[in-house]
Amino acid sequence: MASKKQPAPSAKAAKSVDDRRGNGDELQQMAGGSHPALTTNQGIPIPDNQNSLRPSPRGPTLLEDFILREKITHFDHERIPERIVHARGSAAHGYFELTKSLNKYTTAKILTEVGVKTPLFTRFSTVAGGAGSVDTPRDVRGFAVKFYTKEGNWDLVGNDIPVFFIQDAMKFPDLVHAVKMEPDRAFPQAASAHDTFWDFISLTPESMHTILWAMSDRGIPRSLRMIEGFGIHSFRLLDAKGRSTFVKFHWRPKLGLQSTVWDEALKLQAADNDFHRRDLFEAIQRGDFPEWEFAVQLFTEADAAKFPFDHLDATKLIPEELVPLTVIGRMVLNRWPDNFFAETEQAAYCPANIVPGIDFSNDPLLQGRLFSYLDTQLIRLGGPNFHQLPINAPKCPFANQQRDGHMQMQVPKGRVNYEPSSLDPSSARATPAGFPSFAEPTDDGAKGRIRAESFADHYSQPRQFYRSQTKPEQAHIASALVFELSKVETLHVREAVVGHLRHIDEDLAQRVANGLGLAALPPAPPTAVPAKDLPPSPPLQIIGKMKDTLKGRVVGILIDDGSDAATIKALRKAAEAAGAAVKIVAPKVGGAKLSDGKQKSADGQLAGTPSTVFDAVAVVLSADAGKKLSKEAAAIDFVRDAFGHLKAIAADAGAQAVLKAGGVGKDAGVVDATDTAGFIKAAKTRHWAREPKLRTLA
Ligand code: HDE
Repeated sequence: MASKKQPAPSAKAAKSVDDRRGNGDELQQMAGGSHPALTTNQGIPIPDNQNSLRPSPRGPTLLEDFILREKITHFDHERIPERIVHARGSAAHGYFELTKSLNKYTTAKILTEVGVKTPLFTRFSTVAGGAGSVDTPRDVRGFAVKFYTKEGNWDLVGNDIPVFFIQDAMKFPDLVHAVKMEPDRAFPQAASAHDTFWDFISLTPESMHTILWAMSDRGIPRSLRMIEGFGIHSFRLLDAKGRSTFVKFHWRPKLGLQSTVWDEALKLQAADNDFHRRDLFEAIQRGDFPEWEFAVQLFTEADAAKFPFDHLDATKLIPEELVPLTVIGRMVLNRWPDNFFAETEQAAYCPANIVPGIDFSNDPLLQGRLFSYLDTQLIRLGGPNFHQLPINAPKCPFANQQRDGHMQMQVPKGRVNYEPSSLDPSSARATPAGFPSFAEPTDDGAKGRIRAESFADHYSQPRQFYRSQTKPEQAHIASALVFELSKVETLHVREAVVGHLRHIDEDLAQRVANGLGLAALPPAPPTAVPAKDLPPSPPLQIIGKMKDTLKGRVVGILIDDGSDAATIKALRKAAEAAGAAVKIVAPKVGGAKLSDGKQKSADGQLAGTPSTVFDAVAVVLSADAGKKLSKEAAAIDFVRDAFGHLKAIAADAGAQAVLKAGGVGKDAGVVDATDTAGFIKAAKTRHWAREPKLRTLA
């Protein structure tokens, strides 16, 4: 069709056949630029991407329209089953660089070749919610890394909490059924605060340690860039002689650990469903690449025999005081995926993917996982060839005699699809240098469905965890338990959980009982092993591990017409110099005319950009704007929430009216907007002392 001047076919009455067709050339021209021809999946050029095929202008659509049918069919199949757990996730590409060789312990190249950069793909996730659920529920976060090593893919599929709810894979489907939305009512989505979860927990004392971690501020991270990661299970390293050393893997964020406060996490669920995804995306786009240290805890069988717990039990961690961490490398995430579906959604992690020089331990949870992940990928990705998808394929050569199956993308040549064979000397064979398994002597116990006696102590480590926390963190754990159990309708479930808490710490149990309004402390259930007092371990805190830095944080500045240009400029300069990003918020996204007469555009409109999305805020207003915004709910909430979420607030004289309307008090975190140094100092932390004055904690 000859090109037309008019903008869109619908804009004028159809006169000729060509006009009726309206093939979209005009739209394409408006979009500008040269472009490849649009084709079907068979490569047939498409003449018209706006209208389906009809025998007459107002007639029925023809079944013959193979272009329409192909397009709709593909669309109908666009979704694949979401992950049964960890469905909601965000991922990025990056690299791992080894800084210290472990060649004394392992032959794995990735752990012995210092300075080599290994490409990787890391996916973070929540556990309970569906793929479209919010980013900030109280939940464990998945931390899955696929290293594309020279010796094949190594997947370290971990979490942001170093322990797990259950000891045996047999219980995983029950745990997940209990935490997901209840099957009759189909709610709550992405929330553990409901009866079935706590019913299961109250009957599963081994879950108590992970429960305390999940109820701590670790369950509500500020950013995926500010979480730790743990392989959880013990793995083995194997040297060239086949000797084994146990290892636990840790990721430690360069930006330090940081969490939100619960009220903030709740409000973020309304303000920005994608808060963590957006935060990761924006950080990578601005070149602020998230980075983690990679550390190991190494120990021998003889060391393990002396631990006051069984390291094969995934509900236990090894305190750093017992086995220190050695940093051996770093991970940098520096590239957002080009396509969410092709990469993040189709990424298939599997703890069974390991490389020579690393091996499994007998942790019964790990053993079950070794089966589960491949099995789930077969249904989720539709067949046995998902390893050929670009995101899953190893970046080293791979060859075998496996053939055919759904979506085979390789075209193997020749007659030989079996081994041994003599017909094709170049066909792949097993090699003595292949993956070695540790020649572990098997013990002579009798076969059976047995839980090891050494797994029986369910309360000592939760007690150690609780008693290692700072006062505000202890109050948060107690308050989180009160929040969650208050959503549980069944009284005996609430009481049973408090009964377990009594074994951990009487004061914690009492605080939760008070918060729930229980008339008396419920009885503690019988225990196989009474809790021991273990020495406190400060690295289990978050507050103690927060870094004194503004790096990677985001400062929001609220402005309006007449705001002082010099103050805004000075605040921005100081925040950026301290490593933060700065965003301007104004009642209108077009911005405001500042005191210097220049228009300053905004990054966000006030009504849609609450202070919950920032780490610290400044409010710079003329007297008139201050008066106006002191009657504006979004502005009042902006400062009230920043104060309530224990953030630093810088405000100038004009902003005082808004602060007053928001009930913002005076403390070390509320500073004058001209005191930029004071603001930066205050912004590097949360103001914990403020909290008891404005919120009743358990
Ligand atoms: Fe998983 N887990 N899991 N899990 N898990 C899955 O695999 C499973 C466990 C973890 O970003 C599934 O591909 C069993 C511990 C992460 O794609 C599934 C058991 C830890 C991810 C599965 C566990 C994890 C998963 C669902 C108990 C921390 C997301 C989709 C024996 C060390 C990976 C999938 C991603 C995903 C099974 C326990 C971490 C069903 C049976 C412990 C980070 O295979």
